[in-house]
Amino acid sequence: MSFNARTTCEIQLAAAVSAIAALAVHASAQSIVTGPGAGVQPMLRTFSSPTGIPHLNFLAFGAGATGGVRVAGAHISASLCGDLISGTGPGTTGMVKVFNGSNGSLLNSFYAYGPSYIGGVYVAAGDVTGDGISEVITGTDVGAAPHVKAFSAANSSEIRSFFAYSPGFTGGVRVASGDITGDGIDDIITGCGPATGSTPHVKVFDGVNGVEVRSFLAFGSGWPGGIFVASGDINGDGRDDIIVSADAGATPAVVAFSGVNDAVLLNTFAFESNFSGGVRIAAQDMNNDGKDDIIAARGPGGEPEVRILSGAGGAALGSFNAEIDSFTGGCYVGGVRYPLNTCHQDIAPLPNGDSLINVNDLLMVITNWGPCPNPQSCRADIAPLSPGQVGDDTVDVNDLLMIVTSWGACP
Ligand SMILES: [Ca+2]
Ligand SMILES: [Ca+2]
Ligand SMILES: [Ca+2]
Ligand SMILES: [Ca+2]
Repeated sequence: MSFNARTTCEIQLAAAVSAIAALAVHASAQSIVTGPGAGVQPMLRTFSSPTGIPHLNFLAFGAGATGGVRVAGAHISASLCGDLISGTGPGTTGMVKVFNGSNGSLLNSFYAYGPSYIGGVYVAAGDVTGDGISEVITGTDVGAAPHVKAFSAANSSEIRSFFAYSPGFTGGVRVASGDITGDGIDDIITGCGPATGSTPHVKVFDGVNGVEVRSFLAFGSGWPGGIFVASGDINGDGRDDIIVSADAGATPAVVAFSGVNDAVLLNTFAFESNFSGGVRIAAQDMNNDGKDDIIAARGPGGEPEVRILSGAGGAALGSFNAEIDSFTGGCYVGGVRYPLNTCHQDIAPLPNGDSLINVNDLLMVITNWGPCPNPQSCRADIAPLSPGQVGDDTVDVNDLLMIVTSWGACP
């Protein structure tokens, strides 16, 4: 009898443990990084959910650099958190800065095209060397030859350098990165900016050697207004796909093409059909279903809205304004991938901790003491853990005890 009782207890315990493990997986925070379009201070911001829970905000460049901030999520530092890459818009020295994604500290900065280039820099992040660390990928803006480069994020050494299109094309080259060829190494994806005679020409260059491996028109060849590109595995087949959006002057079209064979996986509007300010895009799995979702931001002419569209069918998963509502200059977006954090007690810094349970986590419990007003502060509500639920909507002595008894490194 006692043996049976213990067995039942063990079964219940095992069920509780697996329920907690499942919750921990869902508690992992993918994140969105945004930068404003031209006209305001170059404030870089991060948000930790499809509904826009704010995390970091800081000036990516000097306050006078008001040409916009192009952004990307990366994986560079040893911390659990993703990192952030930013590039200046036109009108100021074309600079790239790399920041730690957990606290915004500067990791590196360099001129992608020399100190005399003031044409704006598009940025992406991808691991083109296969060492698990993102490189910084850059593309020139309107007025310059379509020069794509990849740099070491740590020491700025140039790793790839090529023209994505004819050197005489000066509409700018927008960049993205994902493993399209399926060899485990990220490749470089490019799209044409707007220019007389421009086409919605997408190319993919092998990350290993910069050789062109894919070339197609995303929309009708008569569209000269420019496209943006992004990459992620939106259908969950293990291969990154190519996502393309229309720049200003068209409907807010977003089309996703299979990385395997260029087949159209998704064809939708990111915003209402009469919005013609252009759509800037990124990809990240924001709802943790194993399929990357499309992060779309309005170009100029509307509220500074970011929308998340499910990679699995295009349904809206959430939206928020990245800047104050009255700012109509548009935004740029990036997705930041955070490795799964299976350690509930590791709550600081937001959004996903640092794999250490220490005084910072303790302070977060103390400063959020009391009933939970919103999900962000309730990251501190971790006890009691019962199957199907984390916390009890109150930050109290039980949460404090759970931090103290788990002190140290996350298992
Ligand atoms: Ca690398
Ligand atoms: Ca590849
Ligand atoms: Ca795919
Ligand atoms: Ca998803």
